[in-house]
Order: sequence, then structure tokens, then C-alpha cells
Amino acid sequence: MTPPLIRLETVDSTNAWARQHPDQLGSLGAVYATSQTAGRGRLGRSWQNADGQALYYSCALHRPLAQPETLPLLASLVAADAIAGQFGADCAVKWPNDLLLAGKKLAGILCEGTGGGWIIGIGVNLAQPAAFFAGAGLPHATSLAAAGVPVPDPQAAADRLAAAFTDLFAARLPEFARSGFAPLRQQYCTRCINLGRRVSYQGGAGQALDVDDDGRLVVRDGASGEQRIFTGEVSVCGIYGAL
Ligand code: BT5
Repeated sequence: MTPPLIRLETVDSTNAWARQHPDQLGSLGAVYATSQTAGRGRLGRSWQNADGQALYYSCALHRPLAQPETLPLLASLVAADAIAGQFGADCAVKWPNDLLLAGKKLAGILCEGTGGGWIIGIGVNLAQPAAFFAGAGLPHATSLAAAGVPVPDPQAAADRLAAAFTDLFAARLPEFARSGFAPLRQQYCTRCINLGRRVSYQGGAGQALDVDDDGRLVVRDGASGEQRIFTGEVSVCGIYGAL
């Protein structure tokens, strides 16, 4: 059965809307808009709106997951694969779930539990010019258009991408629900920009070596040996201006 995919003109936050309308989204369904008045990032941060120039998307799912904590990693692969399929743009993933194009943040992901289910929020910058990000104080952000991928009709691009996200979630969630991250690990590592680079995290720094079957970033830390990181911020040398 085709999952519901609801298009709104504008909304406070697609994640909030999905949480408030479980009846309309069922066990797997999605909502999207090209304008958000109160878009959220992780840890209470905000997600910059650009009326009519970006995709704000949330997929709600209600089913048990073997490894729910790795849902953001699945979401980043779904988003990267859909963007590659629709626009031919090859994104890297900054662990755990930022999508980068030419070293800048193209998309962000916010996964939230709802008590019995999950909401996967994805914001993708489509058509903003580079000057938009400079003006918004986001020097490390980009859009498809700013990175040189033409987006002549942003609404049509948002419609296509939202449909592609939903199709890919519908295709991949059954196996992910059963088997978790391990079957995706190789594919994730191929896109993961952290690997082989120096990274800093709360309490240490070292070289990122791998992502393990549980989705943790494996870091060789000169001071304390090997660390496996699952939460918190990790900055990557050379990315977003990090030293
Ligand atoms: C994220 O948070 O990257 C998750 C963003 C998720 C947004 C989607 S839109 C649809 C759905 N509905 C919502 O309300 N949210 C989701 P985080 O890792 O915390 O990154 C936030 C940081 O990214 C901010 O503090 C800025 O530095 C930067 N940022 C904000 N807006 C941006 C934008 N449009 N493009 C690139 N970077 C941005």
C-alpha cells in the first residue's frame, strides 16, 4: 500500500505536525512543506526557514525497531540516496546525520520518539542562493542551487524529493526494523566524511577509524585509547571551519 504523503503550504514544524496528527499518517506516512515558521534542530537549536526554497519533511512510523538509536543513520542514507537519485548530487554524511555537499551542510535530520513510534524530520536546502546563508549567519550551509545543481522549480523539486524519501523509507524500513544498522554499515561508511579524519568530541580528540555495527563512531584517542561515541557533538577537522 502506498504510504500517505501530505503536502502543506506552510506549517510551524513538520515534526510537530506529524506528532499532532498520527491519525492522518498511519503506521508509515509523511508530511512536507516548503515553509516552516518554527523549524527545530537537535538540542533545542532552530532550523532556518527559506519560504518556498527548501523542503521540510517528516516521516512518522509506528512499529518496533531493533535499534531505534540508529534511526538517524538510516535516515541520512535514505536522504543521501534520494538526493543522488533525483538530482545527481553526491552527499557525504557527517556522523551521525548531517548531509554535506562540497563540504557544507545541505540537510539536517531530527529524529524524535513519540511513545510507540518515531518521527524522522529532514530539512533540505534546495534553491537558496549562497548570499541567503551569508545573510542568515550560516557560513557553513549550502543549497543544491548554491552548490551548482540547478533547481529551476523549487516546489516541483520538493514534491519529487518528498515522494522519493517516502518511497525509500517504505522500501528500507522493514529490514531496518528487523535487523538494525549492521546491514547498512558498509554503505554508511562509504559516505561518512569523518573516517580517517581528526575529530573532537566532548572529553577528547583523535582519529575517526570506523563506524561499528551499533552505529557508534570508533575513534583512536591518543590519551585514552579507543573510544566508541554514540551521543553528543563531534566536530571534524576541516569541516564547518573546525581546526
Ligand atoms: C539538524 O539539527 O540539523 C536537524 C534539522 C532538522 C530540520 C527538519 S525540517 C523538517 C523537520 N521539522 C522540524 O522542525 N525539524 C525537521 P542540528 O544538528 O542541531 O543543527 C542545527 C544547526 O544547523 C543550527 O544551529 C545551525 O548552525 C545550522 N542550521 C540551521 N538552519 C540551517 C539550514 N537551513 N541549513 C544548514 N544549516 C542550518
